[in-house]
This record gives sequence, structure tokens and C-alpha cells, in this order.
Amino acid sequence: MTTGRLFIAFPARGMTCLILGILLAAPWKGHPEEAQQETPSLEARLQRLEKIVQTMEENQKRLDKIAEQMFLGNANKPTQAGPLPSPGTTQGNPAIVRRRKMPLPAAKDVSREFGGHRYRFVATPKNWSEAEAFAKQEGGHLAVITGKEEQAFMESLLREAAGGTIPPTWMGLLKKNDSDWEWVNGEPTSFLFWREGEPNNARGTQDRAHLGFLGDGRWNDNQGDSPMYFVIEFSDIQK
Ligand SMILES: [Ca+2]
Repeated sequence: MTTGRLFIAFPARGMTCLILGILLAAPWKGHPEEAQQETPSLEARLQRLEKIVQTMEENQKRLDKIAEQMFLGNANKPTQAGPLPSPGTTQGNPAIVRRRKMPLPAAKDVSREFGGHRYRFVATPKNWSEAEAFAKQEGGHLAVITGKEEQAFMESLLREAAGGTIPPTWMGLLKKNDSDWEWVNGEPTSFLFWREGEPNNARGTQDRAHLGFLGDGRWNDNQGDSPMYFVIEFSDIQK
């Protein structure tokens, strides 16, 4: 299966809802004699539909897992590239993206202010540790998202940087232990915005979080060594 086909497969969730809607609205069809003798109750029909929904959700989770493993497989292919462009360049480099075999759309650096903080999208792919080290060197840290307004702002920043799509982008969330996550600046993790089925710790090695898996603004856990774009958050808006 190609990545392209997978991208087509994902809108299947909407199709699922449509099919279920039709099933709910449609009259029960069986033999006429059966219909006269025993029309299934609404409860029975609902139970049947619940079973169908459950099966489809399980299938969706399987598809998500396959997609993520394909994504990791691509991300971990060795690079043949020369040096990456220096940090802070104003334009992304699609040629670099191709050599790295990463499903990263071309992007540009974008800097915006929100809630008294400055956020800089850096269009130079780095692994999580390199990204956080670079953010500290610049006087900030990887972005910390503590509410839905900030999440919406981040999504708009990423779309602006990548021409309307949400690219894979590191933020400052990392695993604290087997079940808990923590922000790089120690803020509470009361707001979490995982994709359905995430964090799934695929391959048992996913201990960092990012936005933009398959274009989704919600979060995914991933291996920290995957090169991605990242967002630096500065408390100083002059940065
Ligand atoms: Ca994951």
C-alpha cells in the first residue's frame, strides 16, 4: 500500500458515519413474512449498529497503526544528504525533504505572537533533542500548549508556514514515565489533545509528542530521533 492510498483511506471515517446514518434511517429489510412476524425492535437495531461501529473503529485503529509504522519506516531511512540549511533560514528546502525521505511538506519560517508570547515555526527539520537544544540556545523552549485557544493558534501557525497543511512539528511534550507526560517548562499537563488511539507507543519507543501526523493538528507520540519541523516559544515577544 502506498502512502498516497493511505491518505485516501483516512476520510473513510466520514464515509462510515454516512453509511451508519443510512442504516439507521432505512426500514428493516427481510422476507415479508419475517417482517410481519418479527420486526426487530429499535433496541435490537441499535445493538446491531453498535457492533458495526465497534468493528469499524477497530479497523480504523489498525489502519492508523499501519500508517504510523509506514511513517516511521520512511523517517528512519538513512539520509544521503549533505548539511542541512542553517537554522533560521526563511525558506524550507523541498530538495532536503526529498533526500531525507520524510513526508514533510515544504515550509517556511514564520514568527507570530499569541497570549503575550512569541512563537517561531522553524522550517529546518531536526530531531526532538536537537530542536529543544536549539530552542534553548535561542532563549526559548519547544512550544507548550496548555489550552484549546493555544492549540488553535498553533494549528493556524503551522498552516501558514506550510501552505495550508499541518506538517509534522515537534512541541515540548515528553514522556515522564510509562503513563505520564510532562512539558519542558514544567507546566501542568491538564490540557492534552491526542489523536484517537494515541499515544500508542508504537514499537515501544515513542517518548516525544508532535502535531501534524497525517495532517492532523491533534497530537501523536513518536520516536524522538525523527527529523521534523518544530516551534519555539519565547516569553519575550521581542524574540
Ligand atoms: Ca504514536
